[in-house]
Amino acid sequence: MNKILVTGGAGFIGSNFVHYLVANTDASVTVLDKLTYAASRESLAHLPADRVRLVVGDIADASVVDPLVAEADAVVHYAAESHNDNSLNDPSPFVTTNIVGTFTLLEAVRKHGVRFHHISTDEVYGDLELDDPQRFTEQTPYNPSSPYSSTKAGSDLLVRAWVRSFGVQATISNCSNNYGPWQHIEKFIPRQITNLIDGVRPKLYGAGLNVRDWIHADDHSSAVWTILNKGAIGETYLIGADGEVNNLDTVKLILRLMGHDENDFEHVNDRAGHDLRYAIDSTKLRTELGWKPQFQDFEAGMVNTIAWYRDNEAWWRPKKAAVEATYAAQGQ
Ligand code: NAD
Ligand code: TDX
Repeated sequence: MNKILVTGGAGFIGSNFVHYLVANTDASVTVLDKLTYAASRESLAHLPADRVRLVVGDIADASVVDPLVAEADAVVHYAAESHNDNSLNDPSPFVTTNIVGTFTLLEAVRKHGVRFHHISTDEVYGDLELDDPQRFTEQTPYNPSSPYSSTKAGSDLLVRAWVRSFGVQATISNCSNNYGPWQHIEKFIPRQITNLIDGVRPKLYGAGLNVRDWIHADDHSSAVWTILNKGAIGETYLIGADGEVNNLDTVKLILRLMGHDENDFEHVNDRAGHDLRYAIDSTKLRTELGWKPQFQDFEAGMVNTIAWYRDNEAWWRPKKAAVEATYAAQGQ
């Protein structure tokens, strides 16, 4: 696979994957990205121009998608509207990008016979009780809660149908919560780090007992590359690094690592329909394809992530005031 089309490659996880491809493979990469509020050209800066090309365009526009798919050996599909809170305020772009956009890409890979890998989330499975001994597996029934997760679930089901009905050569992965460099500051971890840099107390939704299963974005990238090369067509693989932590403990960790009293945060309005707990069982990916995560120490990964936001203020600073104004209007 020499020519890879990465949709959403100017966003958080997509740009991490492009950096991964440049560092670890010989592939040449075309990024197709609409450059929404969530994207940043700078996330792709300093990559070699003979390896990485950025095309600005919409995945829901067949006239843009078709020629790019025609020249690719594989499509790795990250592009999405990705933030739950935004989907509660305005679900419309979630339906257009996540469902119609995925449909548009599927029609193009069907027409040109191109390998497709669809990036999805553990949120399609809904949530778990705190004391549930089960974690999500590939057999867990879909039960999404938010407009975001329901549109991701819809896109997964489209991929499954295009595999079965049209023989499209596709795989799907559902990953847990990512952290690391280049994550938009609307998201939980970078929001709290950048608040503390600004002398503002971290904001915890509700009591903060909700559990997220954290994985470093680099480990997500290595898992996707493994599935693209070794995964069985038509299969779904769950990606996770056994990283369950509740939000309260995550905020306390960030406060401690940044030199503050670990109780120096504030509770704000909870998210409507807030999923309680996500937890991934990634046994299938580990045993069948031999993948394992490299970052298994959450504290060490957080030290690196804090350092990255401290060192890259120019990357996030222009977005900070508007993000916080939106949250403030919601009492968050
Ligand atoms: P992000 O919001 O940081 O980036 C999304 C990218 O997609 C942006 O660059 C944006 O410009 C682009 N995009 C949006 N609409 C587009 C359109 N219509 N056409 C072309 N490009 C468009 O998101 P992220 O956190 O990097 O998530 C990437 C993917 O990974 C998503 O599919 C998401 O569902 C999935 N995922 C994310 C996580 C997580 O923790 N962030 C976990 C599991 C799965
Ligand atoms: O300021 C905050 N305070 C807070 O307590 C924010 C922004 C969030 N939270 C909570 C809500 C969640 O329980 O932190 C947790 C994580 O929130 P987000 O970063 O918004 O992530 P989440 O809703 O869990 O979804 C993420 O992981 C799965 C990604 O945004 C999705 O794209 C991915 O599918």
